[in-house]
Amino acid sequence: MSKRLWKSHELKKGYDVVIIGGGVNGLATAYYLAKMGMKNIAVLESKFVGYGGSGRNTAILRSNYRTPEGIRFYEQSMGMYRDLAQELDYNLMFSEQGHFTLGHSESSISGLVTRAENNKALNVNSYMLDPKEIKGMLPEIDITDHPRYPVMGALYHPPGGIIRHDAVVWAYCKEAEKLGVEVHNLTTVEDVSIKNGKITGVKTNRGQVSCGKLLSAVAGWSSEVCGKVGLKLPIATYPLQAMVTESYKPWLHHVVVSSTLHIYLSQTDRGELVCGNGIDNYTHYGMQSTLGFLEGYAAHVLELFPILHNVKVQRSWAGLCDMTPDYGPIISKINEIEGFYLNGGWGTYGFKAGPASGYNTAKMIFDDKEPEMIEAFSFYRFQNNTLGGEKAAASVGN
Ligand code: PYC
Repeated sequence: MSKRLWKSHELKKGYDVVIIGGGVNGLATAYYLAKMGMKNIAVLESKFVGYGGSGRNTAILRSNYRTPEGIRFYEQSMGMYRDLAQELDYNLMFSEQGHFTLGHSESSISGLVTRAENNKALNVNSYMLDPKEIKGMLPEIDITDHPRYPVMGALYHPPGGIIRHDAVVWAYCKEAEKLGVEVHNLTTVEDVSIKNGKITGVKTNRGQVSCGKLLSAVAGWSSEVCGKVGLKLPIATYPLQAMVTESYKPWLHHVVVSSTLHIYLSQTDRGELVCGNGIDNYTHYGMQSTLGFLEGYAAHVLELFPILHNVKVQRSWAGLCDMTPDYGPIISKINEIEGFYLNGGWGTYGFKAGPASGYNTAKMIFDDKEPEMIEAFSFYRFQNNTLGGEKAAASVGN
């Protein structure tokens, strides 16, 4: 029988730090906090580790964002992802295969050029390609003027790629446990206790647990958890649907995104095509796929890759995206409640942020102060009118 990667524990009466959410952001935070020397940490997960966005995304990694704050942060994450398999002693299958964002209109090309210039200024490898160059690297793509939205150019980002997302979650969980972190599955936080403006603990379905510091790292469910401490977030939760096909001989050796057509696809080492859409048009907590998504996706992807007319879908699903108005995350101390910290607002970017998000969130909790890298992601930017502007870097515009 194979060895289990982590153990089950009795829930203790109290911890120094409780992290709500056993996804990549919560587990990475626990791991880096324990590495910094913090003891007595519990991660409480209402289902099982990786149940939420960490197990439902399309595993794309990239750092070709638009704003300097976003580019630096995701570049830190990419750098950490590169060494992560070694650090966590687990095969994460990171394939740096190159990432195309196609442009189909003058305005989308102009947005991509701005990103290329901003990336270059910060030493992130990304540049524009013309349709012929695109065709040279993606022979199956249709660059004629037949499609409704002909390909006019692309932002190409050679370091972008894919990684095995489940493995990332398991590896953080395994190494956090080794450092003494307790990870509790099937443990739901039902309420949060605050006394004299200070966090004192949480009520769970397995009993009361005291803690001095509490982190909400639940992405799509952030508004629900923060509602328990009376905090209203500038977040709306939308489903995003994705699917995988049956396995085919390897033919697609890069990640391809079309913002205008609202689609992206890549091929795994097993040969499956992993295909995703933009967020749905309605706020919802449902995680089921719809026929409308499958039909719309198929129609759009065939405009780019007519060779896909016969592929068979194996399964489809939805994940929840906690969208902020500026498409930037919120990693922040909450000044009104001593000991309460928030990591959320990831929208469609949460998985790729994992290592940098975990490291900087851990540092914030450890020092009780946000590190410079994440100052721009403060909760208070919505009050101070200092919003960012990462919408144009979304893979798929909505
Ligand atoms: O930002 O790369 C991205 C992405 C892909 C799928 C959802 N977001």
